[in-house]
Amino acid sequence: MGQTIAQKIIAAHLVDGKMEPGCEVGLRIDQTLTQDATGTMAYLEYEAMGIPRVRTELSVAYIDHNTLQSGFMNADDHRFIRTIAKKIGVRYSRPGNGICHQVHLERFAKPGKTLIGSDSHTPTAGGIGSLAMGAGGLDVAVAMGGGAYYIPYPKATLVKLSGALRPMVSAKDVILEVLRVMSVKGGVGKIVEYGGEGVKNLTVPQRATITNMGAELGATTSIFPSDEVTHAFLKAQGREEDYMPLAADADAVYDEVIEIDLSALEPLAACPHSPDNVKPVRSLSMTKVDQVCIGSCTNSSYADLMTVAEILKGKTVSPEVSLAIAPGSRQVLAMLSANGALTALLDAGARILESACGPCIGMGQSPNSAGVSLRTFNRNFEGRSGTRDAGVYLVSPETAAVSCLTGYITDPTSVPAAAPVAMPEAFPINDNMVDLPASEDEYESVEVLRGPNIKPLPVAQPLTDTMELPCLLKVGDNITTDHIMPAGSKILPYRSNIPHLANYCFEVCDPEFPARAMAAEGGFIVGGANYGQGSSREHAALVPLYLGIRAVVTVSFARIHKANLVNAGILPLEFENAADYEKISLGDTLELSGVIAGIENGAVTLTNKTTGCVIPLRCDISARQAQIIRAGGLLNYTREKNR
Ligand code: MIC
Ligand code: SF4
Repeated sequence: MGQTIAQKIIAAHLVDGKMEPGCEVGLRIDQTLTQDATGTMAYLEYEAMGIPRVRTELSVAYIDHNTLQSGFMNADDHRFIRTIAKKIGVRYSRPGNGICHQVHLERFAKPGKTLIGSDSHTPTAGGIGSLAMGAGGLDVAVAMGGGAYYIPYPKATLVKLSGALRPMVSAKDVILEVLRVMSVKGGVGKIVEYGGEGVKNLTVPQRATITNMGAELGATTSIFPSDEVTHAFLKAQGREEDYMPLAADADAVYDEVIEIDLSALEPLAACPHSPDNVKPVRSLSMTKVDQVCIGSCTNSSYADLMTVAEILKGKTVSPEVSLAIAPGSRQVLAMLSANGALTALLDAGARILESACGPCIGMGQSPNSAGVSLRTFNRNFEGRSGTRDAGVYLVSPETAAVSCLTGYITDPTSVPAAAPVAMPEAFPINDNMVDLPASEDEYESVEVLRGPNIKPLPVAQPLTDTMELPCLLKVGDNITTDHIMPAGSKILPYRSNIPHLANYCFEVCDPEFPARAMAAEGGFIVGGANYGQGSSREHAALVPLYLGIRAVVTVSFARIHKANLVNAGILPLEFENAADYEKISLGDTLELSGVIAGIENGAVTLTNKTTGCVIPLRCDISARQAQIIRAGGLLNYTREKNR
């Protein structure tokens, strides 16, 4: 039987398990990336494993999330990452060099390789044919140490593209259409592959926009074939030798096929507050806009920003709109500055921000209260912008640019089309902001510098067969990691300081939760479907661990978060019957019994001592994960194994 693209890469990297539905597969990882908001933890965890030098082909530490230095914290964290990267053999991409996924796509990602990153948008590199997955920091640390990365063997979805995009319709509209069809839960347990005749009409950066936002589907990853378009991109980046062709076999079998005719697509927008709340832009046309933000790892390519410059050239942004642009990488910014496009943007009234995540992660540029913000980003969860009652619409660069001129959400196909942007034959290459690690002879003498913001890692309690503890929090469906552990400029500088972060856990859902949990000294969280969707931040598991959470009981989990709970040593349990969710209330005393056997055989019993109801639960984890829970988390497990 023929293979899909992902199956070929999995087969070539398989070190454990069988490529069969329901099995867990262990993969050899070629490349890793971290960013600063998850990186401090990942390197502390790496250090705790006691392996002197990384064993991957390439590992890169990017600084892009926390670049505001409004106190010593971020600067200290950057210095810690810079020095430890140098010591252990990791390249260091300095602040200002760009957003991790954008820079990785330009300079390092390779077709046919495996990549894991401590950031959920790592699948961006799927645009170049890399099997790229988001993971928790601890999984990345283990992979840096040469350990395998484990995923449930995924199902295969094919998105079959035909035709070509019409002018002013963009790659963003393709992925918004996929999100409309599949929803934010639709990709869980699947790898989404793109194929069909339409693929050749999309550039690598366009493909990367699509795979980037595959994260919002909850998919394990998304991937495009590697073809002549990929070849030309790599050549233009001065890395032709990294090219290899990659395609699915003609008789590859997919579990599901979705067909999209690119020529029939129209501009779309994801309306507040979910990336799958998708509507045609034309249906929103009377909506007044307060802010437009362009950039992020989704839409930061040279062509994206050139298109924006083309649309804004010689015009002025509406006086009632604030336009902020953060070019995704220094390479893109340098090109815009060299060809005069930057001047067109400045003349039109754009506020140019540094090449970093910035507003996407709530580091500045929060909209006015009850404001409407149009963003070319990938997430619009409530409160993520930093303004609780703002409404964020996710749109293409074309829609964003046209709307910032009119002051209303405007369908870009209703105005004259901007001239198409040609892909450069050669990108300007300058890697002087990526520091190389110390050599084998020198690394021992590198001193790792750390400041007072770096606090010890929390440790899991030993597992007991019976636990009688209160329900400390009850939340609904689609809880995001932004709900569990918010980001934003107030909190993000404390990513290496779990005790401080704990004060903000579930701040938006139930501000009393941290104090209640601290007082109770142990308890459970109860949640609905798709619990933990969104980011890869393991802080959403480590902070609850610190607050004494022993198990999270839900209708279902998002993939990365579930793995992070196991890695932290917290039991992820699911209702056997979703309706039993109703049988637990905040404050009820819950007893879990048969836990030791349950992590092996998959069944745990919950008795609600307050009401007397008995509720069957599933513990759907692999044998390896059961051992991790038993060992008190992945760090202990890895240490025990390496002993
Ligand atoms: C995000 O977009 O939410 C982030 C910030 O990039 C996160 C990682 C983090 O929380 O540090 C992600 O997507 O994984
Ligand atoms: Fe940065 Fe936003 Fe991309 Fe996350 S989604 S990596 S915060 S640009």
